[in-house]
Amino acid sequence: MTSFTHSTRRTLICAAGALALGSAAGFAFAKPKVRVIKIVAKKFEFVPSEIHVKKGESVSLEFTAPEVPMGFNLSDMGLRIDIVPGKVAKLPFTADKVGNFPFLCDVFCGSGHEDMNGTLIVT
Ligand SMILES: [Cu+2]
Repeated sequence: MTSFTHSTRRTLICAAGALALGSAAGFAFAKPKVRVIKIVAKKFEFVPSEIHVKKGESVSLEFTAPEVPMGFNLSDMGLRIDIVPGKVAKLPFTADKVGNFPFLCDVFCGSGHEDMNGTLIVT
């Protein structure tokens, strides 16, 4: 009886070990690669103004503003971030739907502010 219990326990420990090893290896393989997309917010345009991503792709938008504070707002995806001169504003996201989604600057930055916009294109 004792030996049965002992061997059962050992089997369980082995199974747990294999499971832990398997999920650790699985995690390493499943770790998504993040593609960095650099965008400059200047008076009065985003460069580039068209951002292309794939649905399900992990990306990180990295904004800089060389002149004055700007704001990036892509309301269709619930994305928004302040862009402050001297800093990199990082906005990681994964698009979950295909289509063209407009974005704009939502921090008043001067007389061309109203025309400061662009499009996220998800394919
Ligand atoms: Cu603006």
